[in-house]
Amino acid sequence: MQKLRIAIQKSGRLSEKSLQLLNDCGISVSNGNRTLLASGKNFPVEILYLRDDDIPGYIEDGVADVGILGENVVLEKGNDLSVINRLNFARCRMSIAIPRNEEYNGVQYLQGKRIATSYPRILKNFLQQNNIEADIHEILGSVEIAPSIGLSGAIFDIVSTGSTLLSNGLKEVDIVLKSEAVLVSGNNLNAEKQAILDKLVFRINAVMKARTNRYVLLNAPNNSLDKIISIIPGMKSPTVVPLAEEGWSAVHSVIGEERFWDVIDELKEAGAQGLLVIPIEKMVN
Ligand code: PRT
Ligand code: ZN
Repeated sequence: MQKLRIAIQKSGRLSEKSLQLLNDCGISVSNGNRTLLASGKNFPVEILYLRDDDIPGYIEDGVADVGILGENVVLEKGNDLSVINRLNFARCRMSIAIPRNEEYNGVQYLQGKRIATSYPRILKNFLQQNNIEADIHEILGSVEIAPSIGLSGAIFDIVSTGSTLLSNGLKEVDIVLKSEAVLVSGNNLNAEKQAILDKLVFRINAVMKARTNRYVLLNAPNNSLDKIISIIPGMKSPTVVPLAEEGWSAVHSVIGEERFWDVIDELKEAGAQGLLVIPIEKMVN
């Protein structure tokens, strides 16, 4: 029987969360000490541990079938990859930064400047779209020191908290794109591998949905039920069960993370009491 080969980052910002995701999908990886290739238990996959920059090439060469990596690397290096799922971790921005004491008057600022980056392709596209001619200077690490040593007038790099820019006397002036970890695949999977990938994606969706929702249980007087049900409609509709005390019911439903605290406030206002909020492990529609 064939196995789907999944490439993940060997060590770095993506590694732990990639392994955690596979684990949450019921795939435990047998070889914990990260030799190059490990076999998945309970699911027909093999895990290939690589540098993130090498993952696109391995998939395009057919050595790996799918991979987990930052969208920034997909855009820079993945010519022939399809994004299957966005994974909601390793979020960052790719931005233009300039010395803090300079004034930025929009992208025209970059006209004729030298810009240091490890992402020349993404930067080139951005400059072209904005009709800017600039000199792209590719460097592999520590891009943020380029302006202070006189190597460039601006940089284009990954930003997360912004503290690296700050401590190098730079400021973020233009966000070119936002990135997060994604599951990508090559475009030539055979039917057997495609069927395994479909199963994996089904599980990933269930895990992702569960991570962004909470199960809520509450008690409410029957005369406030209509209002409460309109606030938390749930997956289909909420479960309502009578309490032993006359005139009261318990309501069970699901709340999305993005409006969580607002919804809790609305529920309390509508008369809900004894709220319990519980994490969900998997969510399948
Ligand atoms: O060894 P390998 O090549 O596999 O790893 P790597 O060193 O190339 O990558 P790694 O582990 O640093 O990052 C992997 C992926 O994580 C990136 O491709 C991004 O998709 C994502 N990611 C999320 C980040 C950051 N956040 C981030 N902050 N990648 C890098 N950074 C760097 C950034 O360049 C800056 O220099 O972290 C520094 C600190 O950022 P601030 O803004 O928080 O100070
Ligand atoms: Zn890398």
